[in-house]
Amino acid sequence: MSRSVALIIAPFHMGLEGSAVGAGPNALLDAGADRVLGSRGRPAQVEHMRLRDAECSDIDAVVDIGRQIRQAVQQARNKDLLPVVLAGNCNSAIATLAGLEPDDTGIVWLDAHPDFHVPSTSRSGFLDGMSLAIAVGHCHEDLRGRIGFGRPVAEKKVCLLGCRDIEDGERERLAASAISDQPPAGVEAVYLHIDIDVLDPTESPGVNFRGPGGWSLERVCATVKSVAAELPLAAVNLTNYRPDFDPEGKTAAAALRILAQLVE
Ligand SMILES: [Mn+2]
Repeated sequence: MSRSVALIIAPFHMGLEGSAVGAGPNALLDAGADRVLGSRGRPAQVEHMRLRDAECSDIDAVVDIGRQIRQAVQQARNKDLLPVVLAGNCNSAIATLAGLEPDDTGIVWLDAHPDFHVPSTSRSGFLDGMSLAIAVGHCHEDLRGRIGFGRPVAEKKVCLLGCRDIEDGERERLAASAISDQPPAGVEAVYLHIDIDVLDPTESPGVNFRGPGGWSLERVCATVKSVAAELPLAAVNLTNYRPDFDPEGKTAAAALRILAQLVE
């Protein structure tokens, strides 16, 4: 059964609107994401997140946008709509999870990277490389709290798929965790996270990371379809599309095909 979608547009790269991957969400909207996610001949309802203080710090911007995403997700769910968030960064996952009820919600996370660093293992300190670690409560508790995400998700409720660029530190942390590549057990619903860099660069050049060995579009579509068939989707994020690296629109077309699986 297909569900009506609320499409939430968060066009930011670490607080910078429309820059690099921050341009991805509106490019996908221009390519027809609202039509692809529509139902009964009508496009999906669209809501735009806007930074309220352009002068604020990176982290304050992540919090501001994160709170708006959380509220938009809650409002969508109150109206029985499926929230689909198009965002620049993977840290948008924290905000979407904040809008759900994590006690009964698992995570299926598709990504070339596990995003499982903590500050002590990360060379870059880049927040996005810690997004899944934050979701399971391993670091940045203050950020999680400011966005309004109280209880982290239990590791055993997390399924991580498609990773091919795992760094030292992350590998050990993952091995020591209860995260697996199996469907999350004992959950009533699933938050589905799609970092578009899970795709192979031959089919999808429009990302920052273009390492070989990624998943085919067919495989991602089949996985998304089977996740949606097995458990109710609580919300979906699609992140990291970089239109300036996608002159032929291959990644945009791939992203729309993936989104179409959500409503078929
Ligand atoms: Mn990611």
